[in-house]
Amino acid sequence: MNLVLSLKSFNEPEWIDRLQALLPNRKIEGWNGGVAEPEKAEYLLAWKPDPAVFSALPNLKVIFSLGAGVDHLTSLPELPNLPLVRIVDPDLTSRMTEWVVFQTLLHHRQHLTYAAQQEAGVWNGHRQWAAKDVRVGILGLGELGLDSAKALKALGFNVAGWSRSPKDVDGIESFAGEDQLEAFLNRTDILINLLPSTPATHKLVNAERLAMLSQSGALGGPVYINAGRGATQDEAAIDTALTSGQLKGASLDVFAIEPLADTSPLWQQRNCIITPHVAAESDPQALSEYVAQQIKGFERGEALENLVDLEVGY
Ligand code: NDP
Ligand code: OXD
Repeated sequence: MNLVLSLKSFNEPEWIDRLQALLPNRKIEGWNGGVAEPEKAEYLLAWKPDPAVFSALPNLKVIFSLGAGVDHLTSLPELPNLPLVRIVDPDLTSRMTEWVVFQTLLHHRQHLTYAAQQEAGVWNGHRQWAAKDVRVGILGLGELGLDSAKALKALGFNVAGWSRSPKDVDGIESFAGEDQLEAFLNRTDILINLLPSTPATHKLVNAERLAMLSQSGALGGPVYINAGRGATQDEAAIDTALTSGQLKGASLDVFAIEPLADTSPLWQQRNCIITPHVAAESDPQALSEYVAQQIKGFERGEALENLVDLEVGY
């Protein structure tokens, strides 16, 4: 019943202390190329783990991803076929919705234009369109996409979502599957990507799909926003579309390779806002409690929550 942590770029000792306080009768250890009693380790908490950890722990029962996304695990050929639990946390969801709403409003209210004008000392108002005339389209209507959709709907935007399975959400138009992707993009002025990275979503937002976005909307050109995963987009195509004006603006929190290379032309795009994968972090205490509760529930015979479907990869 021991818990092992393999957490790249997290402060592991702090996580061990927090989890130890919540699970006082277990041995909790950080993976450091090995652990004292590998055969007693039943749980693994992982973020971009050392792939060697899996074969070294022969009695693992459950793997926890210390993130909502699990591509850092599903991309590893060494990942065993065990229950994989991901983070679903109201605090993380609200933080993502804050970022999405903020970026949407920033483009909607022409902030980049006014910031440039301020720098030049220019006082010049521009016509402002209404939120109801702006068609927002959200790729991925899961835990995060749905919450953002509802918040944007509450602000008056005309919101639709695209997912693998159709959704029935009051006031939000649902598109589903490859067959309805083009129609969804055709009606979209602000495209928000909250998709997981899976084989099916790899470079889904490419030149062809960007060209399907509406060019006749209230903003005068489409805007692309991504806080899902960088692997779901073609960055060169985004850069080309920003340069040509096919895209009016972008906000990118995630990239295929992070940190974004100094040489990426996206840094130079005036209408592209870049944030360093910070759209939604979460409260470490809340996440520790989530993991501890799941372990305790599992041992009482309760079902694990928020299990990943390893077949589809999210
Ligand atoms: P969910 O699993 O709850 O939602 C995923 C959504 O994507 C679902 O609606 C799903 O459809 C849809 N989807 C998946 N594959 C396809 C496909 N091939 N075609 C169409 N739709 C598809 O995930 P979350 O909302 O919790 O998180 C989404 C992603 O956000 C995470 O995977 C992670 O990569 C990213 N993330 C980024 C953070 C950041 O700070 N930038 C922080 C946290 C998460 P369906 O509903 O039909 O299953
Ligand atoms: C996550 C992330 O997946 O922070 O939770 O990207």
